[in-house]
Amino acid sequence: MPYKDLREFITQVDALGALRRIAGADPRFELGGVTEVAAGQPDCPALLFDDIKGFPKGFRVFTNATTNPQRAALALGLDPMLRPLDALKAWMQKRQTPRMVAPVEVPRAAFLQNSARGADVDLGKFPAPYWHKQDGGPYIGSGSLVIMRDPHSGWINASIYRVQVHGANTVTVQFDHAGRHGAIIAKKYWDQGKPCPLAVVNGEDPALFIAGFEYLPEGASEYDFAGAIKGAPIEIFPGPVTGLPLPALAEIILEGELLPPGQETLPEGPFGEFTGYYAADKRPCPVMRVAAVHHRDDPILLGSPPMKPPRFHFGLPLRAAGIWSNLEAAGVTDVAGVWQHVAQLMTVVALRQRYDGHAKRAALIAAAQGYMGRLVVVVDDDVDPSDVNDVMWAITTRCEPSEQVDIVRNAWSSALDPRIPADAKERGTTSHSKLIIEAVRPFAWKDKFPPTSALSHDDARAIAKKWGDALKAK
Ligand SMILES: Cc1cc2nc3c(=O)[nH]c(=O)nc-3n(C[C@H](O)[C@H](O)[C@H](O)COP(=O)(O)O)c2cc1C
Ligand SMILES: [Mn+2]
Repeated sequence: MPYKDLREFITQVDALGALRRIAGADPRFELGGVTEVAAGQPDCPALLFDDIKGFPKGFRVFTNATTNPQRAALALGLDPMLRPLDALKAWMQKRQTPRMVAPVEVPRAAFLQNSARGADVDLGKFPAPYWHKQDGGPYIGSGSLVIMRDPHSGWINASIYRVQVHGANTVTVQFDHAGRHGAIIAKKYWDQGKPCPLAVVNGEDPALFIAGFEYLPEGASEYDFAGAIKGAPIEIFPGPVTGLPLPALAEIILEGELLPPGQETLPEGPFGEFTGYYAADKRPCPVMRVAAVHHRDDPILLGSPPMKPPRFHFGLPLRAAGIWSNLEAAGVTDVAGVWQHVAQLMTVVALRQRYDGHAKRAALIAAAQGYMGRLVVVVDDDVDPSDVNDVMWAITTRCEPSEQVDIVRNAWSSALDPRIPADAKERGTTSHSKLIIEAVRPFAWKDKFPPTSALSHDDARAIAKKWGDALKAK
């Protein structure tokens, strides 16, 4: 059964045995520390924090929601028992032709169980964590959805941008670059000298969390995409202040206005990034004045702090699914799988080579589409791209570096890249170079390549099925 909201998702995670309840943690660094340690464990459990130090019981924070393959599959509406690469393939196929489902308005909203307006707004009542030791402040939004309406077309955008708390009714919303849909829409209001109405949704349905991370075309709504993930519409209710459509079952919602930067900005960050580094010092950032805050009884904040790789927000590499379908759309045949490691900084394409140049063709497309990724590896289809040891075996046995390595310069990275020098960033350089490793048997003599002595994946699975019990510790 698909989950209805974050609470039902947590119940399903609990039923899988993957939930740990933590009492007494301090929102200053401890909650983030426990989250990071747990995310590094092999079972990578989801965490529900309650009795948070300094806050009333019931004001909870949920972390590591979708950080392993099983829970990512659950959130995507797939069988959580699928092998990770099979789950990613199923998702790739589902997202290739998503059946968009528009949201439906419902007569009441759970988030209106508690509301405060104007001078009664006090964001200090929510346990917004300081996630990492040198973070510049508490973040209520690390996995929160920012909702805006295009003033001309009415398009509703709902994406994830981080939200730092600066005061009782003041937060900042950080766009990584001017091409973010939220930044594009806000600018349209600002250009008319107006503030941009917006809502910040904290504790949303995991399908919205995933939709909010997807690269959708301008004009497409993440609400419809979340509906496609669930095969059911997202239930919405108009925000009392902004009139924006808001998820009726969300936990905590802020409504207000994003002020024109010419009027006011605040220094935002620093904030530990998904690369495992701080990218920049404090920077001026758009300010949201919060006019109203609504929350469910005993609200749950969905926290998704960036952490040092390999930890990542999603246990299935969702961007790899995008690259996989782009390869297919470009006519590259015989792709057996695409995966990303090191929190999307390394992409691996597995394919069955059919012609000379096939591997490089795939590699160049993957390199072009790899955000901030310095490393692209192509392997043959007997190598599991999701298994980093298998990939390293291919690199060290099938790749002759003097012949099968290329560097592509001035390629897509970002200001978050720790290896681009600060003075270069100041001059506007946010590109880097990408290393392509063709860890495949050279096409011209691939049939003469020494045969592998390893079990095929199919044989290994059959053996495990027949002999697995005999191999278990008694
Ligand atoms: C947990 C998490 C945090 C994110 N934080 C930010 C952020 O602070 N700023 C940003 O511009 N993008 C952030 N992103 C990436 C965007 O959500 C993502 O690129 C999305 O596609 C942008 O949506 P848009 O195309 O509607 O602008 C984050 C993603 C995740 C999963
Ligand atoms: Mn968008």
